[in-house]
Amino acid sequence: MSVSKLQVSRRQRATPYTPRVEALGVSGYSVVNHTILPKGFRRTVEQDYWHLKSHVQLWDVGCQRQVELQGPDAGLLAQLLTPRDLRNAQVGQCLYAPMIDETGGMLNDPVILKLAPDHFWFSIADADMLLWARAFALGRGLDVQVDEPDVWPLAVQGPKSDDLLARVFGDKVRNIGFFKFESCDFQGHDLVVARSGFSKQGGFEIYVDEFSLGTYVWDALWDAGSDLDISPGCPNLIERIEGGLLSYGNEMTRDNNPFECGLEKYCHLGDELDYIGRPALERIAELGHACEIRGLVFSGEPCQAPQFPWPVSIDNDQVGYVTSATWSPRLEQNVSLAMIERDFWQPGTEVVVKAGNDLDYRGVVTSLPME
Ligand code: THG
Repeated sequence: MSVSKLQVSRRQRATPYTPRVEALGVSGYSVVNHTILPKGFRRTVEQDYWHLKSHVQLWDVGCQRQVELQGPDAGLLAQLLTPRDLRNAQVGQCLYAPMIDETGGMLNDPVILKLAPDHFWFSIADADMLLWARAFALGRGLDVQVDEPDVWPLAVQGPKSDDLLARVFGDKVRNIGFFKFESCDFQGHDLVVARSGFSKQGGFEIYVDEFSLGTYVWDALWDAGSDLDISPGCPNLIERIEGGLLSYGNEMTRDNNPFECGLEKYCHLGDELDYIGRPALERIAELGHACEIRGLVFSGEPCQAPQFPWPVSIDNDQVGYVTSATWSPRLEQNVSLAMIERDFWQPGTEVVVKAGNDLDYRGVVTSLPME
C-alpha cells in the first residue's frame, strides 16, 4: 500500500543525506525510527535489484538510529538488553542480536557495535528502544549514560563497494572482515566503517558521527564512483526476501519470539547469564515453538508486499501467513517470507497462498536464503 498524502514535520526527521537524495529524484519515503527512509529512485524495484547485484549503491540509512550505552555499567546493560552472549564480544565487532521483553516477545533486532569495553551502539530496527534502555538503567541503578547520538549511517552496498571505499578511505578497508569495523580517516575526522548492511551483495556502513559532515561524505563517495555506475539506492525488497533478511514490524512483532524468527543461534540458554526475558525463553525452548519463518515462492500474477498478512493454507486449513512478498525477475515467481506452522515448515511443502482479491496461488516452502 502507498500513502501519497503523508505530511512531513519535524517529528519525521530528515537525514544529512536528504538534500542529495531529493536532488537524485527520490520517488518516495517510508518512516523508520521517526526518520525518513528513501524507498526508490528513478528506476523500478526490478532495475534496482539488478543494479545492486552488479554495481554499487549509496543508501541513506540515517533511520538506523543508534542507542548509545556509555559508562562503567554499559557492558552490564548491553547484556541485560539481549539474549545474545556478549561475554566474548571484541571491540571492533558488530553483532546481530535479538532484543526481547519479559514474555520472550521480540522488541527489536539491532546490530550491536562494541566500540570499547564501556561503550556500545545498538543500531536499531523500527521500534523505540531508547526509553526501554533508559528505564532499565534507571530501574537497576546502573552507572551508564543512555542516549541517541548524532550518528547517521550511510550504506555502500553491491559488489563494487570495496573498490569505491578504497578510493575514499584507502586500501585498509579491503581488510575489514565481515561484521567487523575500523576507524577510518575522512578529511581529518575518524569515522566508524563496518563491513555490514541490509543486503547480501556485500558492502559497508559508514557511521557518520556529525550531521554537518554528511553531505561531504556522500559527495566524496558519489564523485569517486562516477566510473563505477554508482547509483542512489535503498534496501531492496526483492533482494532482501531472497536473502532472508528480516524486517522488524513485517516478519516479526512483539507477538513473535526469537525462535520463531530463526534467531535461536543468537539466544544463549547455557550457563548462567542474566538478561531480560531469559525465564520466558527457557520455557519456550522447553515447550517448542509452533511456527517459524521460511521462504515461500508462488506462481501467478506479480504481487505486492501485503499490508495485511496473507493466509497460507493446505486443503483450506490455515498453516501460516505471508509477511512480505514481491515478484522476483530472477526466479520468475513471487518470492515471500512467511511464518509457517511446525508440521508444514519443511522446505518443499506445497501450500496455497490466498493473496487478496480471492486469488489462490500455488506455492512451495523454501529454506533461506533462497537459491
Ligand atoms: N545495519 C545497521 N543497523 C540496522 C540494520 C542494518 N538496524 C536495523 C536493521 N538493519 C536490523 N536488522 C538486521 C537484520 C539482518 C542483518 C542486519 C540487521 C544482517 N544479517 C546477516 C544475515 O542474516 O545473513 C548477518 C548476520 C550475522 O552473521 O550475524 O546483516 O542492516 N547498522
